[in-house]
Amino acid sequence: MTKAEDSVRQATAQAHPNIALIKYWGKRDVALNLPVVGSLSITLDRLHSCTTVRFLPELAADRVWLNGHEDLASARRIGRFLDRLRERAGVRCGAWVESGNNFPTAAGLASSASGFAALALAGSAALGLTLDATELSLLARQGSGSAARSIFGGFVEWSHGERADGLDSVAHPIRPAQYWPLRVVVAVTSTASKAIGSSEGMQRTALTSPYQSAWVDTQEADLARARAAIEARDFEALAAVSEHSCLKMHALAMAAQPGLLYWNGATLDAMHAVRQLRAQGVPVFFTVDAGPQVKAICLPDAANAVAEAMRSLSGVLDVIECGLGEGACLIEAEAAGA
Ligand code: 2P0
Repeated sequence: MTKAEDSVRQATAQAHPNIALIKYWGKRDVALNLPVVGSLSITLDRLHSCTTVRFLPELAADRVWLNGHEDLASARRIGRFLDRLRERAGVRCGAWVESGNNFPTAAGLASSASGFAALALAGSAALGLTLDATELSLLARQGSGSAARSIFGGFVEWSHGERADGLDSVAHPIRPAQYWPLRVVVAVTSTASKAIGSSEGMQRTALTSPYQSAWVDTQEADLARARAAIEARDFEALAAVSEHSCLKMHALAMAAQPGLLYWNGATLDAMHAVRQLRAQGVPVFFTVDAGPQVKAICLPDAANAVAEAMRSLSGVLDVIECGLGEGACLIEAEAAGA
């Protein structure tokens, strides 16, 4: 056993999913998850991924348990991610990883964002590496792009960066959750896994969508509008730019060849219902990610009416309500065998 392996510990960390208001879609480097555009998100409360990592000298290969089941496919992706940490710490032993979500993995709630944020924190702490939040965000990004944002709470921006090594493509907090306590009502319209994952969808879009350059060229203006709306707590302005970014991302992806169509009928019904509510004066807007679920974002007083409207739609299977939450946090870290 090397000296580094002698000090191996185990750690447990928790992180929340985030929802992008100004969307990430497209990579300038696939291996490092470097985005072609910056993005801006809100971190949720209540829902979380909780991950424990134990580095065990007697373990030759990594073992990964997700929601109580051993997951061989994820073990490869997680193993490659942990290799970066092992290299940094000078440790070669395998890891025993247990991760669970307190929300349905297929609910379109970015479990890869919360999962890799929790894994980055638990894995680094288990190896005794002390990384600050920026270093953790850089690390989490390499597991899943949007995980860079789940390291932080509240309103978060992730810069596309310019460097080939990605050291400037990192998230940072803009405003804390308490600054503007928005509510998020998730209308679940399908629990089936999506046919085309985000990474593949982004690549197909970049290669074949005629709107790719317009998407990249207009992102900075959207980010500036969103930052200003958050700073001024101007709900109407945030609603306008967020729905624009969402619809623009889907239009971009729909125009890929073959076109990417992440919505079902209930997705459209929920989007229309949100717009009808807003026309009646209810402060709410929608956003939709690479899947069929609709996230309705509203001011706190409107949350009950929005949730009720979503529940009344026949194609909505479940409604999950949350507020804005904090960044990733360490639950415990201890020396192995302690
Ligand atoms: C986002 N999405 O900004 C966008 C909007 C989906 C639609 O980030 O390949 O799982 O791991 O970097 O982070 C989902 O993509 O993709 C995503 P990878 P990720 O939230």
